[in-house]
Amino acid sequence: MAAAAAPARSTKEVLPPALGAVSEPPPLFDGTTRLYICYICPFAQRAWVTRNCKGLQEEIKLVAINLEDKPAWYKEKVYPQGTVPSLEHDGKVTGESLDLIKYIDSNFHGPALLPQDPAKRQFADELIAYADAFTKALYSPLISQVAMSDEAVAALDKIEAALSKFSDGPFFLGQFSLVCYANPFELNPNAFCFNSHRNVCEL
Ligand SMILES: N[C@@H](CCC(=O)N[C@@H](CS)C(=O)NCC(=O)O)C(=O)O
Repeated sequence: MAAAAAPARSTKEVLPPALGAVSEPPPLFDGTTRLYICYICPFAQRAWVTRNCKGLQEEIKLVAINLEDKPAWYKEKVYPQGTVPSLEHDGKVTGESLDLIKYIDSNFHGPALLPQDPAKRQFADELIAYADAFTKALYSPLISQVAMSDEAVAALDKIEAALSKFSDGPFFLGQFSLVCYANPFELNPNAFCFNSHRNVCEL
């Protein structure tokens, strides 16, 4: 299955300002689907990229939260865990970025971001389940620029081996899928930067 691209948008999305402690909450549970994010959060960027890859900019409204000046209502009224991302959809709010990317892919229209092929699907689940461990292993060497640990080298070896598992295209599952950006470092391996997703987020 070749993952089709979302139709190109003619206008660049104007991103809403981040809401802080003195900002009013949006009108919760009014039927609007909202993705609560922080622009620089790599976990939130996973869900934001998914929304944009599927062309859901109109269906899923972004609500940006300023985590350095977090509004109390976010934890009290929206998402008790207090983390981003979270998704308000169908009268409830759910979180956890790796769950949300699958949820958005399977509950909204737009190009499928996971293949139908059972072997690819199983490998996708394995790589997605490994994403947070990979991020943890690479965080210190790449962000704090400390020496590469054995754990970090092993994580890179594992991901490199994963790239050659399917040879019918240049991506992890052959075709572009949500596995490509589940790990914050994977989408733009030359940059090795948590903010590397932002270019895609702003498509
Ligand atoms: N396991 C969560 C982690 C989310 C997370 O830790 N997000 C951070 C921002 S990058 C957060 O919301 N922290 C709460 C805070 O800073 O108040 C997920 O994957 O969604």
